[in-house]
Amino acid sequence: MQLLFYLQISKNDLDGDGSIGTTTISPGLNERIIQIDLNGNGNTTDTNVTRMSEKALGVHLNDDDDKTDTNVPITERNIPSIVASRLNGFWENNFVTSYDWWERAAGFPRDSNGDIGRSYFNNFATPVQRRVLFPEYVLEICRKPIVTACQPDDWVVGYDASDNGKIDWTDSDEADIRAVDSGTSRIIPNDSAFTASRLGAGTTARPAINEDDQRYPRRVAFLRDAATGNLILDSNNQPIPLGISGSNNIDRESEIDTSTDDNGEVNYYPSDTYADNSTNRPRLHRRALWFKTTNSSSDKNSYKSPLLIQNFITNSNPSNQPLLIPVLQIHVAFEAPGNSKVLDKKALDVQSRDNNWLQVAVDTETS
Ligand SMILES: [Ca+2]
Ligand SMILES: [Ca+2]
Ligand SMILES: [Ca+2]
Ligand SMILES: [Ca+2]
Repeated sequence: MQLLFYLQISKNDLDGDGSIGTTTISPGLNERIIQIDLNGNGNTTDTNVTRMSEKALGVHLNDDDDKTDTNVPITERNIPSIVASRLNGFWENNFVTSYDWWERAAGFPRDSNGDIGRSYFNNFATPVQRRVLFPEYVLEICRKPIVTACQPDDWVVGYDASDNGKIDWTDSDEADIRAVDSGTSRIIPNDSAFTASRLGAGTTARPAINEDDQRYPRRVAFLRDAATGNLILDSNNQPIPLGISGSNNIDRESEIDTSTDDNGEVNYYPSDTYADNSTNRPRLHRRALWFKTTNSSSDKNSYKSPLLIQNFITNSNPSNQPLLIPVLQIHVAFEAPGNSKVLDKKALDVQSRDNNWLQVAVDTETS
């Protein structure tokens, strides 16, 4: 399933007052958070933008039926969908992170062996985020079909409090559980009651518990202040993702979906104490979503480093969701992260992440 966010207008209650305002927003939008040149001046560094350019965004934003206005006031009523998706922590696509495609496949979408028979899914018609041996993070879900409609309060982890293998979204004990630091909605870290198998939105290595929820957008859960919704930061001024602790799940066949896999507990993984072991980073899981990682000196993609956050602005009391960088099949077709800087070198099967994503051709089957 593919979600595209371009060329639409989204109504967004930015100030959270419960209504869609029609006056110019204040404060303005921060281009450094959403990573878009809204005002069309050639940079993405303006931090208080209240007017946007139809020319730069390629969409008509006022009601005069053209796309040439360069100074359109931003209101809650005319937020472009691409902006609303960035505010929710998404790029132009969801990269098939919710659909349970890996169940029968060996970590790759396949066609020749019949695992996944849809050409739309297989033939690069939609970009797919790779699933590899990588740290396993907790996800949160917005149970709306279009991510641009999601407001901050819509994002929940969900928890199977009754332990009956499903989430009752009408029961606040299950539906309201969030990645917050205090109160009754909190997920308690290092607690045997809060295990991977009971998380409503699932993890980067498992789908949402309820099959009906597997069509909704999900994102990595970061620890937030229960009262304000703001991200809580570590000593590096980085937000803190929730992950799954415990033994690594290295072997796909014998370790996945065992009780050990199910019983991994939730923990917090701040970047300032992240280390390459299963105490200070999440456990490794064979089918975990692969994100670009970083260390203090250069970007890496090893699982030995914490997640790279593309848009984070330090010291700004942040509430917006961090933008992570998915490693896509079109970037790295076959290699796995391991300990190496896969995307920083000219890997065997990919030429250049940003400029030439075509993999090197090899013998393959046709039918
Ligand atoms: Ca409003
Ligand atoms: Ca700009
Ligand atoms: Ca116009
Ligand atoms: Ca339940």
